[in-house]
Amino acid sequence: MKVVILGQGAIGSLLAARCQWSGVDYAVIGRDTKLQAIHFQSIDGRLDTFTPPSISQEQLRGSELLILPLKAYQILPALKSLKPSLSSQPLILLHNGLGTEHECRALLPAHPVALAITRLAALKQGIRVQETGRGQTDLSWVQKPDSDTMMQVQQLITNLLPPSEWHRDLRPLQWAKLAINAVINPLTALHNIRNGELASAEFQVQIQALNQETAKLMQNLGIPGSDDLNNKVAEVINATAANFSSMHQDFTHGRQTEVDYINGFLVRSAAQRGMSLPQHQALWQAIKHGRPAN
Ligand code: KPL
Repeated sequence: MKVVILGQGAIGSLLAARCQWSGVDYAVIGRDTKLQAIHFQSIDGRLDTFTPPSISQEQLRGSELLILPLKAYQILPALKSLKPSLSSQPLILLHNGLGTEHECRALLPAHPVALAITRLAALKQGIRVQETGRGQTDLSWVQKPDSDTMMQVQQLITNLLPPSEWHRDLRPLQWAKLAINAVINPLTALHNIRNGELASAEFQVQIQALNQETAKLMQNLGIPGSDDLNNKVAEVINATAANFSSMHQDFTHGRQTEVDYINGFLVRSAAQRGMSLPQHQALWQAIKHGRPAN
């Protein structure tokens, strides 16, 4: 199965390394036709420097699976640009936040698409990419391909990204991750701190208020798992204590963040139900306007 990875971001590079090491037939579509070499270090210390095989957008037609490990806000522009070159190869959208499923279905209503969330983590600094976290990848088909293709894609992901699990309904896991990202990501960015520093007493009132707003919306939407958000958020703060969150990295480097698809998504979803989430609204605006906390 010919796999194409879009982009050379941190997770895209990690996927390229997995393909490279496991002999999967793959190629990367980068910004330039000549790709950057990747100097990759896995979490267990394996080092490799390699230049992934590259293809142009026009050569995408011959591929059998396209993985988009992008930022949420990059998905729609990427799909618009790739649309003329797509055949029937399934797409896997892999990112933080929610909201791209709707955008993708509006643009490509009949195209096979799966959504994925992952606990894999990587840090990219120049050509250096370091795997910083390992964990499960969870996926679900939004629109299924034919059953042979579906089996092949699922088998490939099982081999490439263990442990992984395909779900009938990804929403409870997506919302659990959204709830976690909606606390850790903006707070670490605004306060310029590592994830672990959110365990200190000064943040607990605000974290609980944010979780309460998310829980209220989840209950209104009938999404299970809203009862123990405080514990889920605390667990991830501890498990990723040494990390700088992805939003911290984007915010401190002056790059666009995923806040529109995290706190912004929560506020917009709440507004559609006649609800307001003032705590999330405040974080959304502070990140959008680049206002660090004092
Ligand atoms: O997903 C993350 C992110 O940084 O985007 C967490 C879980 C917060 C880990 O840093």
